[in-house]
Amino acid sequence: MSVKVFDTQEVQDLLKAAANIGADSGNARLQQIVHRLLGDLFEAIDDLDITPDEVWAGVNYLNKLGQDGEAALLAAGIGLEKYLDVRLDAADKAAGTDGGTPRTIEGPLYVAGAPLREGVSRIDINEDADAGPLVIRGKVTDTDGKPVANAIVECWHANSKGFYSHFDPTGAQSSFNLRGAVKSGPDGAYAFHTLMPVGYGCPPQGATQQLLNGLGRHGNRPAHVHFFVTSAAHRKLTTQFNIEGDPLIWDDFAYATREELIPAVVEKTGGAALGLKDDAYKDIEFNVTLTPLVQGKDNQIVSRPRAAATA
Ligand code: MBD
Ligand code: FE
Repeated sequence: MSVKVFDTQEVQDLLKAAANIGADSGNARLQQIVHRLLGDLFEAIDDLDITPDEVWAGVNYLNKLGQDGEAALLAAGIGLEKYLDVRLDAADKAAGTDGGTPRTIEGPLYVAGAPLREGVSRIDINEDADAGPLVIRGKVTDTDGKPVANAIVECWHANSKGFYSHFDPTGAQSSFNLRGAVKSGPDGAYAFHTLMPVGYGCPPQGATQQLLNGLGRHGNRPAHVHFFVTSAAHRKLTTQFNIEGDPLIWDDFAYATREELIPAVVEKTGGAALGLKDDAYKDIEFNVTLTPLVQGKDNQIVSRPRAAATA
């Protein structure tokens, strides 16, 4: 069935009616976006001769996606979240507001409300026999290299099974395990005492993995640690680093890896004196450079639904 109906008056009128274009009620921006996206979909159905069976498979997929609560996970997996970063990077470059530590995607697993500590926080609340001690520490500076005091450094990461507290299907973690917030000191220093994470894998029976399977892709991420860094006089930074040596570093299903975000993992001793579970531990120095507000405003704040809990 190789018919072309997209450009007919009937179909163009249908699109305008469905999006309610030109009406004096409804949200004009929403009407514009729906008109465009629906039009692109209709045109693709024509161009690729997408069959009714294929359309209904897609419609049903959306139901499963919602039931599984995985829409934001899929957004990471199909590169949509990375695409937003590519656009933000390009906008910064065009405006001359680039510089500082590179951004990379937030992902769907942040939980607001981690207890705030001064300078250093121990965030391994639950025992994890398979994970060795890890110290993450660094300095927050501005683009002139001056320390930024009182920055709020938030981090969150997975346990040795690749699971995040609050979203752990095994129920093995209490709230805010491996999640923390610290205020940088006068010299900009911050530190987290924690345990080495392992990479995340999409739920095997979920809608995201189902699509990835069809594409012949895996749904795994290299081991990584997420950060939000906020400070009154700077733009909020959303970033992550990867654990050096992870075989998936350049094969991340969410495309978050960046050359500048793979700090060295250094073997150290003296963990006992720091209160770590073993004397031998791994140390990662991750220094963060924040960029200034743009005309007094933080244009890097992204509003999206996020989980929240009380510690
Ligand atoms: C993660 O831990 C993550 O960071 C992303 C982007 C997607 C799924 C799980
Ligand atoms: Fe993650």
